[in-house]
Order: sequence, then C-alpha cells, then structure tokens
Amino acid sequence: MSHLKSYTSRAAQHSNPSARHLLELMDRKKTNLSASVDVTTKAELLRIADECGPYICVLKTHIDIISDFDDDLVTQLIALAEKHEFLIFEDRKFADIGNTVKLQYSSGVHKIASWAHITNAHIIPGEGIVHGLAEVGVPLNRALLLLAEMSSAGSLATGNYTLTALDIARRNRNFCVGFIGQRRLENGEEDFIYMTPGVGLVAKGDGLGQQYRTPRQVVFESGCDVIIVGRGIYGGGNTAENCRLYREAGWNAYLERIAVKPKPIVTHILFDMDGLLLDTERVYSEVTSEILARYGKTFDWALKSQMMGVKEGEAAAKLIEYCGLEGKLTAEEYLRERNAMQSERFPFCVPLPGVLRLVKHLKDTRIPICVATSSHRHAFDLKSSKNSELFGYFEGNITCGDDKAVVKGKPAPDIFLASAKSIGFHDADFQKCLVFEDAPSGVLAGLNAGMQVVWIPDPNLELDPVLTAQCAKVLRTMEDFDPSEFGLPAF
Ligand code: 6AU
Repeated sequence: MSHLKSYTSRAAQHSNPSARHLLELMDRKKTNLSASVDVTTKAELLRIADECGPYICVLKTHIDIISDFDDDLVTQLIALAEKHEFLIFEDRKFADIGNTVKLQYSSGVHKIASWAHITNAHIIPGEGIVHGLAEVGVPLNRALLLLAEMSSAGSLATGNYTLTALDIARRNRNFCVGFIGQRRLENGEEDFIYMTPGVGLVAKGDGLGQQYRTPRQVVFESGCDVIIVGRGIYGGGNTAENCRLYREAGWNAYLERIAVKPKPIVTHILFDMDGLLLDTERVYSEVTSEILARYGKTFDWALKSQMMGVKEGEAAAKLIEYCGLEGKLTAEEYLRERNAMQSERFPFCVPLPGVLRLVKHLKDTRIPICVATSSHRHAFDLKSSKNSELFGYFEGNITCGDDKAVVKGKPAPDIFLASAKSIGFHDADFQKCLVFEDAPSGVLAGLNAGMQVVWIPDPNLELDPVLTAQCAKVLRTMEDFDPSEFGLPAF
C-alpha cells in the first residue's frame, strides 16, 4: 500500500514534477507540515512565512485576502520558498467552468499559475474544470489537488461526490496529484497525495463550522500525507515554537505509519449469512431445542458448534449420532420438522450489530462483496424476504449451499472459491479475499481456501486456540471491524 512507504520511495510513482519535488523534500526536511497563513497584509504574510519556513514543506496562501497585494509580494514569497525550500500552494478553490478558471488561474491581478506550485479546485462544475486548469498548469509543471472532502461540519462533499473526485483524478494523473480530504480513498499501489486541513493539537473547532483532528489521527489513522495548520500556528503563542510542535507531531505519526508491516490488501469480501449477517442462529437453536426436548435431549453448544455452517444433511446426521437417536428419529424426519418450524420463523430474523453499516460502506466504496451461505436457495429466500435493505447492497451476489459449483460443504473451501469467482476474483493470491464467519467449520473453510478470515463467534462458543491463531481477527461483533486495517476505505 502506497502510504505505508516513505515519501521518497513514493516520488517515483509521480510523473508530475511538483508532486515529485514535494515528496522528496518532505523526507529531506523531515516535515509533513503545511502552514496555512490566512492573514490580510503583505508584511504579516512574509513575516510568518519566514518564521515557519524552516519547519514546513508547503506554505498555503489565500492571496485574495491580502489587502496590499502587489507583484513584489510574489517576488518575496518566491525568494522565501527558495531560501527555506518549501512549495507554495495557493488555496484558490476554483469552482467555475473550464474556460473561466483558465483565465482566473493565469490572469487577473494575481496571475496564480505564474508563482503557485500547487492549487486546488472543487469538482462541482464537472471534469471540464480540470481540463481548463490543466491547459495553463501543465506547461508550467504545476500540480492540482481536488477537494474530495472538507473539514467543515455539514460538508456536502461526501459519498459518491467524493468518489467522483477520485475518478476524475485518476483520469488526469499528470496534473491532479491528489486531494484535499480527510482520509485516503484509494487502496493498493496507486498513489495520490492527501493534504488535510482541520488539524489542531488542542482546539476541537472554531465556532464557525471548522472541525479539528490531531496530526496522529490524520496521518497515522486516516493515511493522509500533509497536515495543513493555520490558526494553530499563527493564532497565539510563538509561531516558530508552534510550528516545531506540529512538525514533530505530524512527523512522528508518519514514522509510526511507515513502520507498520503491510498486510495483504483485501480486494474482495465474502460473508457467511447465518449467525453472521442475520441472527438466524437464534431460530436454529430454538427449533432444534424444542424437537430434542421431546426425546429428553438438550441442544448443547458442543453439538451446535459442530453443526453450524455445515451442509444441512451432514449437520442432521451429526445430530442424530451425537444424541443417540438412531431408530427413534431419522435425519430426514428431523430436517422435515425442523425446516417447517424454521420457515415460519426465518422471515423475522434481523441483521446483527454493525452489519448494515459495514455492508453499506463496502457497497458505497465499490468493494466487491458476496454472501456465501451453506443455506439452500429456498432458505435464503425466506431469510432475506424481510431484509431487503441488507441484501439489496449485495446486488444479487449470493452463493448458496445448493449451487452447482459448491460440491462439498464447509469446511471444504468450495463455497468461498465459487463465491469469490462469481464476483470477479481471478487473482492467484487468495489472501486478497476476506471471509467473515461465525462458525468454526466456516472459519476453516475460509482458511482452506487460502483466504484471510475475520471470526465473529457466538459469545457462547468455546474458541479453539489453533483456529483463533490462524484468523486475521477475532471480533466480538461486526461493530468492532476497522476496514482500514485491511487496506479498505476507512469509515
Ligand atoms: O487551521 P485553520 O482552521 O486556521 O485553517 C485551515 C485552512 C483554511 C481553510 O480555507 C483551509 O485550510 N481548508 C481547506 C483547504 C485547504 O482547501 C479545505 C477544508 O476542507 N477545510 C479548510 O479549513 O485556510
């Protein structure tokens, strides 16, 4: 994953000269700090830029708030950028049609393209804005950041809007080098630079909608590259000392991040259904307990854990043998009665905690997902009948135990191999598939398929330590799953 590498080693990924220069100078100067200097006079801007200079990789300006702007300010800013070796980022947030932004970028009083190494743009007008700016910026080796997300409360730049920014940047890589955003959007080896405002060591907000997170949250947890700090630097106390503190915090978070051992990146996700997505295991337990009670037997956890996630014929045979019911009840009779009772109760099963949030998030971020259930298709239909929101997210990607491709039931790997294939997984490295399971036999099936497994066992289940050790994670509920730990887009 690109963000687990050093800035220098990422530089080669970029064809854009400003992006390469930035990544190299960050490691050389040991800083991922950008000072955002929102002051209104030329003198103040130059003084703060000179004080911050030794500590920063990028100086961010809002040139249109300077009341005494003149060409000499530009000359002096360029001289400071050379003296301290930082890049200049004019935070212009272009937002008009291609032809207009082209003129706003190149002309007028400020002639931004002539001195700012980096600028940024909203994508609200569509891709034409990037093409317009590129006509001016590319010949000058300039770089563009797209506003994918904003730090302010109630921002509308979320969901599909944010993902569209990623798509536009992908199509304009020579100029769009990254984003203004709150978290890394892509995973894998693809490399964009993320600059993140809304950073504060102490303050949480400013009363006008700004929201602050710490440098560690931004760089280590959310995988962003440059922290943009404004009032935290120049808003009180000693400017140079504030810079030193922010630089240290941002840099330590980066060092912590690149020390992380990369895990195989997950690209496809497979979900068991019973007891994992839905609370169906409750129904199984109730019904089988009621049947066994007639024979003076109890349905204990030792038996239940052997039956969970196994094809139903095999599970029934296990039950008859375990309870010594041969001659009293056949597997077929048990199944007939059980299935009738279950059919009445299944439609009332509900998604388990954290399930809807994760499945929706994966759907929204376009990660291929599939249900891989040992249940037969008719049972799946019953269980899903009143859960259209949850199963709608899967868009028909459902592999059932009676599908042709599933020859052997769990713990054989068949169902996970078939289900991965059905959603376009053709890689040789099955570690890129992540299986969610609650049943030991399902966990084993996932491991047998060579996949990573997250085990969310029923709290009553006694955990086999060997199986536990082979799982990527053992969680209490799906609420505890953090997608970013598997290289997936963070919540
Ligand atoms: O640290 P502050 O709150 O004093 O300053 C944050 C700076 C301001 C904003 O205009 C800018 O970052 N900003 C941006 C940028 C850089 O595009 C986007 C955003 O979402 N939030 C934000 O504060 O100069």
